[in-house]
Amino acid sequence: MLDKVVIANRGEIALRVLRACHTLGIRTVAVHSTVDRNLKHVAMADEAVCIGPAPAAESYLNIPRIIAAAEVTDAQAIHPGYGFLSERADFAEQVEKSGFIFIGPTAEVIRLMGDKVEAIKAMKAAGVPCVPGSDGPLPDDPAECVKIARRIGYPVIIKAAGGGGGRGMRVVHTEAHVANAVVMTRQEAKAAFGNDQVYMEKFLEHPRHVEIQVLADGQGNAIHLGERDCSMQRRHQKVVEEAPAPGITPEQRAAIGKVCVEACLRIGYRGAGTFEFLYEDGRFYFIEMNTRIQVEHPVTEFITGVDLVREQLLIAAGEKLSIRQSDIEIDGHAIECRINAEDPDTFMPCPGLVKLFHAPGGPGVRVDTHLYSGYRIPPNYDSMIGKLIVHGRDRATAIARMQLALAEMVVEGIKSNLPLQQRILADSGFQQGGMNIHYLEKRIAEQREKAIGLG
Ligand code: MV4
Repeated sequence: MLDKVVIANRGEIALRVLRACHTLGIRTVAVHSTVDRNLKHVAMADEAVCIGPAPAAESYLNIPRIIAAAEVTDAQAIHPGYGFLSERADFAEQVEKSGFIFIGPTAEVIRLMGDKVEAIKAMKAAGVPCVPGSDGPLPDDPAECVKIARRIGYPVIIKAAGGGGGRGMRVVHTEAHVANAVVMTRQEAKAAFGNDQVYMEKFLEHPRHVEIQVLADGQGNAIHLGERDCSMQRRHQKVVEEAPAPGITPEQRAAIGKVCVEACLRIGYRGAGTFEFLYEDGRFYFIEMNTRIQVEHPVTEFITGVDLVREQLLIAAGEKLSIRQSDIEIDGHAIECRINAEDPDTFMPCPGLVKLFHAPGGPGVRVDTHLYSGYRIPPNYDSMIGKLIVHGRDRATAIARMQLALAEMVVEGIKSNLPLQQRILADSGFQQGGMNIHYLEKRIAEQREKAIGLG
């Protein structure tokens, strides 16, 4: 077993990783920036190392300093959490070359999935259903691009191979706009990702975002843990996630899950991973794979009873998966609300002093947060301050529990999106379930118009 792990992250996920380490008797090293000395997990860690000033580029993204922290504390492994360095193949490579274990897949697999053109190629070869598209990078010749678009059928979407998560995309509805959209997306991609490769897909107009969680040990064993629905989003930021996805049958789950497991074995996947699909008219279309633990992993933990971060640590320690596919049963329904320090109407970040914090509780309620009364939220990082996750025997029970838990939660001193989450949980479309990726933005726009109309 590992005996000491560096947690190369901050906030709630750093605390989540620390708890999983301590569950396994693994000692922890917190690395933090100067403004993060007061983080809850820093107080709880066995050791703490300040790795630089507030800007992430000089601390949480500073590879040499994080590896130096592992060296001076004599740690064996580094857990990257999500965001920051979690999907940087060069980081995984340097960690391994320095003699430490990177808690995640191999650098090679991270690199493969970071190139969306190569990722789709690999997935298609492994039998994963993909969106009809260019099956490779687009050529420079505009006439050729038009031919490809015509074959796919309009509307089409141009995406950057180096993009992902909604960055570097353009929708094209007619032939006249193809050439320009390709040039523009290419230029932006070159500037943003240092890679000017772009590709084309059929643009699905009203899909849901449904993703499959997997675990693989890199020793020939892989399982899936069902799906999550992450369609409730605004500007590519997920707001509410749930598992299982409303309306997905056990047969559909087993079929798409099996495809993902086989793909994991084919590409030599190791660790926790997520296959992102668009789901439209009863069919799944692969778009990207995430090679990290995700923010919304707790909804999967609730419905399967599996501690995903503990499994990441066991896999990194070289153990074979101890869970078989037949051990995985979907129990009830789980919902997660992301709690952000932001204005619930304008979405502007609202850092500052948390004068009072009270966590909700009760059966089936989980709060993943680093917040405490008296904590000052620095302005330098993401505005997510925690996650409220509930579990119930069915979706209606989970919704009722979430409504009570949201009402019970107290965050004073700063603005939070708790009022927005209350409105979402009370919304008839959300309560019906199965809304598409555009639903939340439409509802927010409608509400804004109403507010102006009344003013
Ligand atoms: C798409 C799509 C429609 N058709 N691809 C946005 C994030 C990135 N991961 C992929 N994205 C999309 N790809 C095709 N062929 C619509 C989106 C999309 C989206 C996807 C998931 C969740 C939220 C979204 C919001 C807007 C657009």
